[in-house]
Amino acid sequence: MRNPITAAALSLLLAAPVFAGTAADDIHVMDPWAREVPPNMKTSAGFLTMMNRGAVDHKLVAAESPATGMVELHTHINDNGVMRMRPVKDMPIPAGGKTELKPGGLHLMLMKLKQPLKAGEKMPITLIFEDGSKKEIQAEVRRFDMMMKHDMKHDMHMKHDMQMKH
Ligand SMILES: [Cu+2]
Repeated sequence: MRNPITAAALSLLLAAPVFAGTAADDIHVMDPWAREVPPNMKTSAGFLTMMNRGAVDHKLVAAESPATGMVELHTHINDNGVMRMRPVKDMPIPAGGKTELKPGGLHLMLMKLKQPLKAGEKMPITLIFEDGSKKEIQAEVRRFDMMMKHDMKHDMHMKHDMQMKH
């Protein structure tokens, strides 16, 4: 009675590698979001963290969204003190590791926006991996206030300067 069960279990174990997951199965996406932009702006950026729970390295090779005409994979480089964006061919996600897309670093360049991105809305983005597998995510549109903070500091300096003159 036991032998058939053992044999069945063994054949399942042996068969397991055949059903090894695609990149999309291995990659878990955390906290996807896109930056809110004014209605006249046709370009924004998307951010997320990709965790690779698989045993092999993966790569994000492309992305697309019905809300945009084009999505490019970008990074920032420091070019003699000036932050510049550069397209990258892919974004590696090492086995057991994670790759973080965040402001000032790797990002999805959302180009030719077909509609304004308003905070609180969801934007569907499809991630495409090196084996052609795809994962659709819903990025939450958020206000990103780095610029506002900068402006506030600027205002404070101006006020400070005005006080100095008195
Ligand atoms: Cu960019």
